[in-house]
Amino acid sequence: MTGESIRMKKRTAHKFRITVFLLFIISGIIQSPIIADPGVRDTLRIGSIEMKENRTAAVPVYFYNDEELSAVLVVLKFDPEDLIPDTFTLAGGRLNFMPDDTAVYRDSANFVELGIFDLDGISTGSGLLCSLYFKAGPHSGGEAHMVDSASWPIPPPGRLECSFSDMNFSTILPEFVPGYITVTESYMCGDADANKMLNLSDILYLISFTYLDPPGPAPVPLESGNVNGDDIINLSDILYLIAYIYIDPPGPEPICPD
Ligand SMILES: [Ca+2]
Ligand SMILES: [Ca+2]
Repeated sequence: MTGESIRMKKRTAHKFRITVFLLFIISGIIQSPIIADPGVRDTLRIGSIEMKENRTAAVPVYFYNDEELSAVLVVLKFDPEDLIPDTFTLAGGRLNFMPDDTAVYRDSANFVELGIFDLDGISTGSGLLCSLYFKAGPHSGGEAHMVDSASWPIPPPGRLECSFSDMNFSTILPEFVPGYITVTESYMCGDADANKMLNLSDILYLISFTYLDPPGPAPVPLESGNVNGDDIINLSDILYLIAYIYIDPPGPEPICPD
């Protein structure tokens, strides 16, 4: 068999698995009987992280199961004004061996749905299921935003929600633990006195912090005073800021480190 025909066969097999899974999602997990979770209660837990406004970061999702599973369905909701979902990966988790494109991922303004299946069986264990990427919106700072489980009815009659499916395609509802994304407010580089303006007062603020004894108050946050983006706050930063604000044409833009 040639390399091309092997690839074709793999692609066909992959499409078949996706189709089976979609059918499974639509007609199987939704209508399959919900059974009492055997043994220890399974869990699905969203990790909590910190991130900055306008940045993208990975939220870890963990799961525990003490019976073999054929599928895991994750359905989450969040505040769409503050969080924007953006892809996922199984890399680094218990299902690391599965390519991402064997899972079914959908997102919209206010929910994420991730379906993972393995008809060979997802073995028992505890650890990382996947990482879900979220971008924090421009005005999301200064708050912790919840990533919670979502659930809604689907005909005929079914329910789309976080659930596991055992090897008999019976549905198990794991204990769900929500996570929080704490977003820190972004700052303006060079705005040492944190009043959202770049002007003489920032230069004087940096001079007082750098040269007075005892030193004046520190820039807020400290990184905002490191205008030239090197390792320290010193005379170079003051001169850099003066050049940017007062010289014509202006010096280079402030480049505070992340
Ligand atoms: Ca300022
Ligand atoms: Ca510096």
